[in-house]
Amino acid sequence: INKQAKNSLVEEQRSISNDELLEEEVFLSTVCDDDNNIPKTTSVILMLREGISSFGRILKSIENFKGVILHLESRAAKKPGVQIEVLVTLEITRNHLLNLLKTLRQSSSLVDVSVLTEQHLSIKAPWLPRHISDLDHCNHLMTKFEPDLDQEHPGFADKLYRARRKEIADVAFEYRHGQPIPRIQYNEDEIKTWGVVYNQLLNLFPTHACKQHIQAFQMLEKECGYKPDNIPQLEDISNFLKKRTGFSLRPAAGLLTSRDFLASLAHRVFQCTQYVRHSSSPNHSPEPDCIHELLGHVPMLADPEFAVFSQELGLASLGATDDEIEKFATIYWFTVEFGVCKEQGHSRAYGAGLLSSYGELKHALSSTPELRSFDPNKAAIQPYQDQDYQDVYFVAESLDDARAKFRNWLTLNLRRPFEVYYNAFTQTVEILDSI
Ligand code: NLE
Ligand code: FE
Repeated sequence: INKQAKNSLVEEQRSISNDELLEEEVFLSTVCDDDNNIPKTTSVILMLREGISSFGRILKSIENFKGVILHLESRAAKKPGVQIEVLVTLEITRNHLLNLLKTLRQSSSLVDVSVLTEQHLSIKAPWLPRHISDLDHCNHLMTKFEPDLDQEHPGFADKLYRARRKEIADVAFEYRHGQPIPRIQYNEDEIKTWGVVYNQLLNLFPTHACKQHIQAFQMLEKECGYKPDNIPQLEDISNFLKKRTGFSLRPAAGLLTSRDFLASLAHRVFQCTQYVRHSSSPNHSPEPDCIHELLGHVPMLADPEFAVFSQELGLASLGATDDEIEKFATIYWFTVEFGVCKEQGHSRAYGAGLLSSYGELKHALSSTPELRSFDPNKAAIQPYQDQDYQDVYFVAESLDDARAKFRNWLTLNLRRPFEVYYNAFTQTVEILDSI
């Protein structure tokens, strides 16, 4: 009976350690692929059931998986059922490490294996779009604004509109990095909606838009076919932006998750919808559409300073926790979407959500909403809704001021065990381990 009890105790310990190990493997397997075959330094602690003599077989396994031992240390264990603990520091690739752990787990001489300092761990290198082409995997949609699903959507009862949306969304789903962005043949109805918004906004811009926007808009009129009776094509604008600031566009099927959307900014890629809002509500759309992208975002992305700010926001989001992403998305909301800045004593809009909505642009700079001085600490946690005009806007002294404040805030608030920077030659995010 005694022996049985002892065995079951040992069994229990083994099964606990197996579970833990499984968790570890899931954790390990979330690491980026290209790292799998580079040997890295790893420390593991092996709990041996009996004396050190059983270590010979373990050494053999390490050797089989091409591990190179850098350091070895043993001590008497305190845990019941374990005689000796061995600390092994070795250099091994992630793929081999996973297989080694599997093998060790099956060995009867071991009670437990735990991985200590482990450079392969996902907290140090979570999956993130390393190369610009990895953005092909960053196209997850939020479903809340889909005209098929949302009864409040102005296009919900319009079968034709819904079919058109689907057709254009499919273009985005099929798009892959490197392809030219397919041109959309806009119909009369769509061009009419565009024209209505275009003409009205053009009247407001001189008194409501920031100077960067006004300047870029003139260039877009000259070089990219911006005019009331023509909806410009993303491919042409993308080529224009590449020359101006290195930003490029890719088609998106709708409102993306914040993580995917922000990650693309890290690569100076802006994900743009190509469909046009429903003709029944030209002056405000709660969701992005190409009018919003082309009249609001694109001119701002043509400004070199603003391009830097947008990319920094994107780089900060890489590998961030969900809570951090929420904060970055909220800062994005109150700057890139709804930001207001000062210009010679006047308030001017630089946020795209304002610059593409005749109704909200007028509202934002009227005396109705509350204007607060931009403070990233506050903006990061300010509640907002995305159905109607905002009640609160944050005003920066200038675009430079918004960027500088964001940078400071980031240094104080972003806790990330690695640094990232963008290598524009290879279009790759480089990760620098900070330990
Ligand atoms: N309200 C904006 C517009 O009407 O263009 C779109 C905002 C998208 C976040
Ligand atoms: Fe937007």
